Amino acid sequence: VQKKIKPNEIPKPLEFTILATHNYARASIMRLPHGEVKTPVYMPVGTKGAMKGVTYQEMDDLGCKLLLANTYHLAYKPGGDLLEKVGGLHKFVNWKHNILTDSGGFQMVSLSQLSEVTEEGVTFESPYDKTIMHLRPEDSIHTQNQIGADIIMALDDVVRTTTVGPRMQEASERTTRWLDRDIAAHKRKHDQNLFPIVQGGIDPKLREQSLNDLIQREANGYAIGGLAGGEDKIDFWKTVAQCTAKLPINKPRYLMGVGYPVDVVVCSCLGVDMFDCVFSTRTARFGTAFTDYGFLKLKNKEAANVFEPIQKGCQCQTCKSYTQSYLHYLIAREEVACHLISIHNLNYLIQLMLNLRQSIIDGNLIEFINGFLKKWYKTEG
Ligand code: PRF
Ligand code: ZN
Repeated sequence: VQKKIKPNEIPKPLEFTILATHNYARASIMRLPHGEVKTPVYMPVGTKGAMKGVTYQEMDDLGCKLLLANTYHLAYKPGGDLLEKVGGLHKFVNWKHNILTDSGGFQMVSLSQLSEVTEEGVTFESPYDKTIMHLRPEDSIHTQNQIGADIIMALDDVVRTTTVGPRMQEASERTTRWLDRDIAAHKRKHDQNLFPIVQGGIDPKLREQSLNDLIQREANGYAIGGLAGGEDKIDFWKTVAQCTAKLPINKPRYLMGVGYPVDVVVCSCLGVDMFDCVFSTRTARFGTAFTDYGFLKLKNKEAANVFEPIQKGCQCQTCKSYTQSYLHYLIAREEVACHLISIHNLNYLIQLMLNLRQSIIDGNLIEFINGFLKKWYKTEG
């Protein structure tokens, strides 16, 4: 006889266990429908259901457990209906670990020439073929239910971070009104986590209001949006700190669009658990590699005479196999150079997070941060 499950016994699709802390910083395990994720975590971005120049098999080999994809792009092609028919994005792209989908909100900024926002929703004109897409909160959530990611994002009204005055206030308050429509439209609460997104730009009063409104809605996790958009560093840090100080301690916090190595280290110390950014793979495509000593421009002619890997001791396939000299030669000639540098940059960020996390667990975060900053800014002895 099958035991009937009462509604309050249905397990949550997210369990967040904090293993160790240092001031605001936390080392945790986030259990999602497709397995465990160690946080703080960097999530690589595969906007269209594929990484640029890296296969999912390689992402798996790098130890990645949570990938990001984008609702706007997937809704355009292959479309939510097709993804639902094949059993979701996990099946479609053969990825057995977790996926997070962004809602499409951010495309309002990046495609701002081609979009219009009203209380009802946002209308986009495709930059590819000029087709019109209406994305209301209900549409974004419906498509995200079809895609089937483990974490789905609220549709937010995103304006440029440096916007001030009534438009910023309207965007922030509308994001909350849309959140209620998102929650009402969400059909898979048992196996998909809907994360609200705190907005309010760099205005502490608007942030405070947004935080209060969103926390009341009791989500399984929260995102901090509207940053990394050209604001001063001090405003960026203050806003992140304001949000992490207020958000519930026992739930994951995701800082959207941040992936610069120094920023992920500093913001982890401020209590952020999740990051995403196209920066690592985008810079790789421009021939720049991450190292402990800052950025290495492999296009520079000096690299031609360096017969060592990008970073000594790096365990990635690129560093195990190739010299800077070869990569320098390859960049000018073959597409695969971008692939090889992308692998290194992704490995660098994934390992950076794991090392930072381990230092929280081992109780030596301060030493880790000192060591990291000294090397990054080359102020060592
Ligand atoms: N909202 C959404 N996605 C985002 C952001 C946001 O504010 C950012 C921050 N600039 C990056 N990606 N929905
Ligand atoms: Zn490497």
